[in-house]
Amino acid sequence: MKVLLVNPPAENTIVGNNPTIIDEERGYNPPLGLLYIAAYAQKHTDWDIEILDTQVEELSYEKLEKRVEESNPDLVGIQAMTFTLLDVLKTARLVKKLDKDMPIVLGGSHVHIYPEETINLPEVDYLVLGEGEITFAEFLNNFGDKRKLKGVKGLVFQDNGETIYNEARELIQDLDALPFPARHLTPYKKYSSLLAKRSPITTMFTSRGCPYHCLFCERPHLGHKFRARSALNVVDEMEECVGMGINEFLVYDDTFTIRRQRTIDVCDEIIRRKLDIGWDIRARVDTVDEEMLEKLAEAHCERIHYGVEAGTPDILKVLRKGITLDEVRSAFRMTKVVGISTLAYFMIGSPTETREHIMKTIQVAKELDPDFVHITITTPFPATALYRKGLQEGILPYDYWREFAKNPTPNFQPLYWEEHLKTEELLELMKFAYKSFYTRPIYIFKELMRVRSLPELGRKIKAGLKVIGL
Ligand code: B12
Ligand code: SF4
Repeated sequence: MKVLLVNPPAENTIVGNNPTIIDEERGYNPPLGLLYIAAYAQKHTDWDIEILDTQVEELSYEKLEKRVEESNPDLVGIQAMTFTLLDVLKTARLVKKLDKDMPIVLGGSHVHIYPEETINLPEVDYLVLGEGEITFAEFLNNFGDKRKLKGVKGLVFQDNGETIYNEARELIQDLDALPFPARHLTPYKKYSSLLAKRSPITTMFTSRGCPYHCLFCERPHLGHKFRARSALNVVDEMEECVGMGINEFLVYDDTFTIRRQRTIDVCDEIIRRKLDIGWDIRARVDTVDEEMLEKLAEAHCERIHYGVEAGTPDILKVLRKGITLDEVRSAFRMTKVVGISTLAYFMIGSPTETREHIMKTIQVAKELDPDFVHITITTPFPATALYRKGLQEGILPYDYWREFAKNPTPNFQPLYWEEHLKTEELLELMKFAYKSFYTRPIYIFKELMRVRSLPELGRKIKAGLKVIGL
């Protein structure tokens, strides 16, 4: 028996508000969730596992149809985010057109948030909620026996017109016990990133779950409890990748640095094994210190992405970010001193935020002078406290994400927080923020000094022009 796991095309993704350059030239990241469930299923089931990442292979729907036909699977699994639902369902319809009885199983953040709405969609037969590794393997091992499937925790499915919601599965405690993602099932040499210095790149998760409660953020499918892999296990995976010719890692943990000693241990192990790699991490400004940053630099950590979000204490408080501007300034200063590049993430148009607050945020962005800034308009995401607050306070008119989950229609537009500023004003302010950051002579000068080749210069000029023109 064979299962085909599909990362669907990104033709109808619900657009955020990034400037186009960030989306177009970002490169391709592996669909890590699929790689994890594939590796586990290879180890714990007798099924043949195939992965089709239509994004990195740049497949149109026509070509996707051909590939599904060639693959001739017994079951198709698709990764689903709320924002990618239209493409998920288009892919499922295409599969059902080839074989109307082909079972379709979905997993990913969306199905965890909206199980009822998703299982009731005609294209969908099974859902795997939360972490997928064990549930999916048990599902495969009991496939075809609905009586046994009723005992698989975390599974949702239809049985003779009745929806079966099995008990939730507990989070995986020992992440070291999971096999490394099945990169060998993908064209792993094709993954790349605009920010990376080397190619190919890969992505990694060295911990799961974020214990913080920022108003605008929710990743319920991986839980709130921080669960970390050991330093040895993390560096073993890096070393395996190096053996495959991959030397750059984007570590996508929500906050890599939560456990100080583990961070240092990972660095020590990279140094001890003399791995010739580059990597980056996402961190909170209140979880780093001088000694840790020095170690990170010594272990070739090249970039740190910090969520700053706002340039005023009152908006930081509204966002429940739990950081101070002093901590922000200090983290950026220390990171630069050790020679690690900094990326600062900001959001504008948050609850109670006025034009004056936003101007202050822009000023702080310039003052911090990171290597890159990323500014988005605050968008209430499904299942976040921000979204619930908007509905309760009437700032958001109705539960439009749930409606979309029930009846996904093209041209769906997520709403912004129009308490003090209208969408058009927020878009103007975002453009203004980008321009005032990236067109500073000092920034342009620094970027030009860093250029190492003519193609890189070309890319930077193109990127710069796009940001200015947006
Ligand atoms: C890395 C990342 C990216 C990368 C790579 C995405 C990818 N293909 O994996 C990039 C930068 C490309 C990206 C883009 C986007 N992302 Co993103 N991304 C993430 C991030 C930080 C990590 C994802 C990850 O690797 N997780 C680790 C693995 C282990 O977890 P997982 O993917 O959820 O998979 C597990 C389960 O969900 C399940 N599972 C997953 N798929 C499947 C499929 C089957 C069949 C089964 C059985 C199980 C299963 O099993 C897996 C193993 O346990 C998450 C946040 C987070 N902490 O998860 C956001 C997140 C998934 N992204 C999000 C969003 C919104 C986006 C964008 C829409 C942003 C935008 N507007 O442009 C785009 C969409 C791109 C696209 N069209 O595919 C949201 C989704 C919210 C939602 N309600 O759906 C998240 C949750 C972040 C957030 N803001 O809350 N993203
Ligand atoms: S924004 Fe970062 S720190 Fe805050 S809850 Fe989300 S992942 Fe955690």
